[in-house]
Amino acid sequence: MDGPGAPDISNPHPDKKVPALVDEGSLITESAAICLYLTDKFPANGIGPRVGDPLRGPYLTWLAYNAGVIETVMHMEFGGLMDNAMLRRTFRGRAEVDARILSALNAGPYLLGERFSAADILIGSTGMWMRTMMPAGKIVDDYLARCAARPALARAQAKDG
Ligand SMILES: N[C@@H](CCC(=O)N[C@@H](CS)C(=O)NCC(=O)O)C(=O)O
Repeated sequence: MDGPGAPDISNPHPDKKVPALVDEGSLITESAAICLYLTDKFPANGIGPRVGDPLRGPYLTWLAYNAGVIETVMHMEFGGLMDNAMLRRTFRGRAEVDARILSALNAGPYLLGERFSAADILIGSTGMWMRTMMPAGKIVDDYLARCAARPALARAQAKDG
């Protein structure tokens, strides 16, 4: 959108959504794919476990779980579809999503344990944007505060502004 609500014709996203990244002539959409693309391209930044790292599997799991399940369950909740038997059978529900997140953050301090990753940027940013989209309680409050306090976030926000 361009502000007044009309699709921005300069937006390369096929559905005129955000985010969309164009790099070296390639268009990358879907936030999970963009996270993986960037962390693979810039491994020195250390926020995406590489192939061979034992945390690579959990990292990919969080990116895909966010795209495939967390986003879907949130839309089911917003759309009043939590009682739909077929959707619940496939995606489970808010209790299962919250339990999975809390199980990781109980060990914490980040989704992959000691190591901050782009999965925290993806999932933490949802909670920073709308607190109710993550489990209630101090564990997540503290997690979001840790994510929000990162100097890299302030640098990114300054560029965005
Ligand atoms: N699954 C997509 C979701 C993209 C999406 O729905 N973006 C929203 C903002 S969070 C958007 O652009 N909404 C404006 C619209 O639908 O026109 C992703 O992870 O990138």
